[in-house]
Amino acid sequence: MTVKQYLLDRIAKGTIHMALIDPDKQPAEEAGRIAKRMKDAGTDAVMIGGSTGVTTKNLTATAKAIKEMSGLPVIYFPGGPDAMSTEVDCILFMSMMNSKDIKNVIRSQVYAAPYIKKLEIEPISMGYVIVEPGMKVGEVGEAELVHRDDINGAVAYGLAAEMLGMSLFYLEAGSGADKPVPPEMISAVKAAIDIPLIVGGGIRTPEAAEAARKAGADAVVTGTLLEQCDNDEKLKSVVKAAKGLRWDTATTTGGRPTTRRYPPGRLCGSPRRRGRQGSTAI
Ligand code: 1GP
Repeated sequence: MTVKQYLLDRIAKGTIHMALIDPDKQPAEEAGRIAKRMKDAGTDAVMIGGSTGVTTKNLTATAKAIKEMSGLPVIYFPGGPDAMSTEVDCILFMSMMNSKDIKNVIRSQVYAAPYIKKLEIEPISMGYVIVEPGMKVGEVGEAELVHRDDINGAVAYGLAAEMLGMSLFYLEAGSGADKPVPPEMISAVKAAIDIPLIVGGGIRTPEAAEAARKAGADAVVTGTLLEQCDNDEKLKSVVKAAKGLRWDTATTTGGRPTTRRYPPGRLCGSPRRRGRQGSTAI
């Protein structure tokens, strides 16, 4: 089965969770261990990405370790056309639709396409749009950020992605964002398009994950959380909230369920000052 079909099948049953791991942030074996923890927490797939520091070498080693240690599908979320590996199960063949740099919109894709074909890596086409605050990926990608109150603008990008034949549409607030994509924007885009809607950036609490799911996200992505949080029960509560499972009794004390909710924004410490760079092109 293709990874695209795997994702579509899972999404047909409800919102999925995807964990984002930057191969430049830890040794491959550690990435594998994180992926295993996320698998145990209920994550559906692992994305590998980052705009800087991703090389064919660390991408290959990380993808291999994640597959061996978690068995989850490995989705390459590229930051450019330079690193490539046959160890990934698929590549998000994406266009940053609101970049002012044509390289991020189409040129890098044209450059990479023959290599992807030759290496027989499954491409999954995706429209990728950066919403305020955008963080590093917005800066590096020279994005004309969609303003948080520009609901119609976000809807228009979603419709354009669908009309261009993209398989997926991703609304990105930027890694480490202090506020995720607004729920009302998610709802409006979801109502307008038929292709799956991925939402990420700034989601670090079960409340935020639940808000994205309830608004209509088909897939919720978390990256920073995995780097900040070493409490498996807390990770599980975010994954469960993303997937619409009961999460307020996620922690247990001596076998007794508790109803404690984690304070918004305080789940695993304060947000990082600078988020990961995210991905810009392909
Ligand atoms: C970045 O949307 C993802 O591409 C993840 O963002 O690191 O804030 O979870 P966070």
